Parts: sequence; structure tokens; C-alpha cells
Amino acid sequence: MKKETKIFSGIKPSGDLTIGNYIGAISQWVEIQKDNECVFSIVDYHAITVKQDPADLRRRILDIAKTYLAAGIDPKKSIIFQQSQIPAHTELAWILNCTGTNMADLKKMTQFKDKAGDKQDGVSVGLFDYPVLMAADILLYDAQIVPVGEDQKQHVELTRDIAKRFNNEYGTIFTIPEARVHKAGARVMSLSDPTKKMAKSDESKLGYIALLDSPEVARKKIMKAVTDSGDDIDYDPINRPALANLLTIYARLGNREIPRLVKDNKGKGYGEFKKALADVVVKFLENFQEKFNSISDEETEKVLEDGKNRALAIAEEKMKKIRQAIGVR
Ligand code: AQP
Repeated sequence: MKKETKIFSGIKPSGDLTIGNYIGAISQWVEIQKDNECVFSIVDYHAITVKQDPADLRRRILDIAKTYLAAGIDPKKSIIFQQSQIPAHTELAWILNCTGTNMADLKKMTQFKDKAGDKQDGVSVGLFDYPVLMAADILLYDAQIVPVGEDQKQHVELTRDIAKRFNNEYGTIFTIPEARVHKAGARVMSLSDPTKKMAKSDESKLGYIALLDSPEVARKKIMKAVTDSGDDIDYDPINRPALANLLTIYARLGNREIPRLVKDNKGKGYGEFKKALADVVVKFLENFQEKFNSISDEETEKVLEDGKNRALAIAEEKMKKIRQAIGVR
């Protein structure tokens, strides 16, 4: 990666953040921010594509900002801001709805198909249109790289298509971004169903470990995690996806390499392995929560205010060029 590459990424406050969000997204950001110009958002207008309780939503916005800080995002270097505070995101999404995006593009999106299921006519237009708002988020900041988990790769591909079509029509306005998926832990799977991604809005709370779960709850969830047939410890994502998922979590939260973990756990049964994994997860959560709890709401609000001002300056400058290009200014 070139030095000072522009990076954009975000998380929507649709539930309490999970170790999947940490492994697949936030932990990568902490590394990436060292040498790059990063913008990290709490993309709250994405969360309201499905019904949210207003008080919960407000609390989660602050909690996500605090999570970024507790995980090691440095607000002096990187911009941390709340998407809804910058009107340019929704303005640009509307423009891209009209130029660059076709209905057929959105109908292909796997996440929409998964989330809407067989009720496509009953879900909000926002859920269908979500990838266009995401394209606006990325394109406003001229992001070159978008670090995401595997599940969001398709949306970044669509962003590239939208940007190219817009540029063809109006001249080179947008930078064409690229998705960057961290190989290990790109897709952390549900603890109760290893064929499904671990998701913060999963109705089954046993499927995910929230970053703010108490150690007892986290331990219980690990001990109840489904396993595959077989009783030795081996890494085989095709035939033993549940165990492969647990090994990935162990490796990423315990800072270990999978082959080494397999070697060290040879001869152990699932019960013993899960106990060791639970210890690693609990230790990680305790460290994380200690940092999280030491950050006040006031401090977090200040970071968001500063981030808003910095993001606003970049977004407004970009919007001026876009408004001129399409002829409304
Ligand atoms: N299970 C996961 N494994 C790896 N990465 C993941 N991410 C989410 N879940 C996993 C990554 O976290 C970032 C933020 O995602 P988001 O909240 O904006 O959207 P999402 O992918 O829809 O996340 P969830 O947790 O699944 O939310 P819900 O349940 O509300 O839909 C992204 O980079 C994502 O790849």
C-alpha cells in the first residue's frame, strides 16, 4: 500500500458490535491508520434501513465511537465522525441514484436478498438502496482503499461501477476505490450456525459475542457453540467449518497462528479446546472493556464534534465539484 493512501470505512449502529466487527474491520483499521489518511464513520443512516429504537440507536452511536477509541483508533490522526451529521452523504446518494446506478445492480446485491428474504415487497426502499448510500460515503472522501469484511466486498464493487459510470458522464470527479479484505477472519461465522455470518442483529444471541458481553456470558456462548462431527482439533474449513471458525477466533483474538494452534491442541477434545478458547476471548474482552469504560461520553462527543468539522470540510469541497458537474450550480 502506498504511503498516505486515503481510506474510508464505517460500521452501522444496528446492534451491539461483535467480535466479528472487531476481527473483520476495526482491528484492521488500527494497523492501517499508522501510515494512511483514514476516515472512519459511524454510518447511522444505514442502521435505519430497518426499524431502530431511537434511544438504543443514540446509545449505540456513542458506543461505536467509544469502541473505535478503545480499540486504538487515534482521533488526532484519523477522522471519526457520525454520518448523519454530514448532509452531503444523503445528497450524493440521491445524485448517484439518478446517475450511475441501475435497478438491476441493486437487485443483484446478496446482502439485500439475504436481509429481505421472501418479503422483498414489504421492506423499506432504504434497505434496497443502502449500497448507493455506501457508495456516496466512500466517494465523498476520494477513498482509494476500503477495508471491509468479505460480506461487504460486493458493495465496494458496485461503488466502483457507479463511480466509473459517473466519471464517464461528467468527467473525472471520483477516485475509483478498491476493497481490501483481511484474509484471516474476513468472515467470522455465527457460533450457532457456521453457514451464517456472525451478525450483530442476529435474533439468536448465542450466535455472536458482543464486545460488551460480560465474561460469563461470553464463556457460556463459547461452551455452547456448535461443533462438527469428529473429536480431534484440525483446521478444515470445508468439512469442519464450525471448528475452523473457532480456531480463527482463537488465532485472531489470541494473536496466534492457526497451524501452531492446531499443533498445540492435538489430542485435546472439543471441551478442553473450548475452555482454552473461552479463556482467550474473556481475556480479550476484559482488556477491551477496561479501556472502553475509561472513556467518558463527554470525551467521545468531543471527538465526534471535531471529526464532524474535519469531515464536513472535505465533503463540502467535493460536493461543490459534483453540483457544478451535474449543472445544478
Ligand atoms: N462476521 C463478520 N466477520 C468479518 N467481518 C465482519 N463485519 C461484520 N460482520 C463481520 C465487518 O464489519 C464492518 C461493519 O459492518 P456493518 O455493521 O456496517 O454491516 P454488516 O456487515 O451488515 O455488519 P453486521 O454485524 O452483519 O450487521 P447487521 O447484523 O446489522 O447486518 C464491515 O466491514 C463488515 O464487513
